[in-house]
Amino acid sequence: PTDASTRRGAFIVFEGCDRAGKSTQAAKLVEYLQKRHKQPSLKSLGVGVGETFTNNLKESETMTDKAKVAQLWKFPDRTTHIGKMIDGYLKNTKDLDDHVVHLLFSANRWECMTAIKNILLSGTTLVVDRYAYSGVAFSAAKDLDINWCKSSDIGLLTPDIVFFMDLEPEEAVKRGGYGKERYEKLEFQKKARKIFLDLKDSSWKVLDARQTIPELHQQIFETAEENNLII
Ligand code: 2DT
Ligand code: MG
Repeated sequence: PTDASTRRGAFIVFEGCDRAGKSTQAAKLVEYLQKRHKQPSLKSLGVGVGETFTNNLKESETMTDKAKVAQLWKFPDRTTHIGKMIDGYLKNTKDLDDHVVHLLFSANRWECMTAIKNILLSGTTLVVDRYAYSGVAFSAAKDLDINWCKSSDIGLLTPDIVFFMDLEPEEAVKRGGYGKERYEKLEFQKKARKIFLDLKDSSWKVLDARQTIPELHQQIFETAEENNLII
């Protein structure tokens, strides 16, 4: 069955180094999915006339409907207890052992797994900005054993597709440069990118992130359509 009421949502992940355009493209994809989804017409809702009244109603219907169609998530989720520890670490206000912080990033995904599973099963598509590939690439760039890094994420839900936004860190720097967070340094990003590319599997679509925002967006939604991820 492929109708929206019985089909599970797609699990779409964006990965890449800092300033590659992941957040921009993830947000644009969610917006695209929400817009192209057919809204119930006012007639079918049995709403009468009256310009202001109908407009308000349409707006609130659209709000709930939108979140039902697709949602944007991101990792790390800095809002949880674990996420707050990660945030302190990234902002350099807290030092943690490399192994500990790796496990915190992983635990930050695990604590969301039940919610993610339920959202997907309810038919909602999830677009997620960074996932376990970032977990491995950034920790292994600190010379932790790569298999050890992978092990804590074993058993997490597997994405249907991973859009890897590939950009040379030298190019990323030119885009207004990095911020002040712990990993936002050229040499470290170069190391992470190398490891990322070694992690590439059959679910990956590697995109040349030097392209314009509209060019990338088109490639992304077309690829999602070709892979039957859009209803
Ligand atoms: P943002 O700039 O996207 O907020 O990420 N990272 C991320 C890890 O080291 N391990 C992980 O598991 C994840 C999801 C990448 C903040 C930094 O955190 C890194 C950049
Ligand atoms: Mg960042």
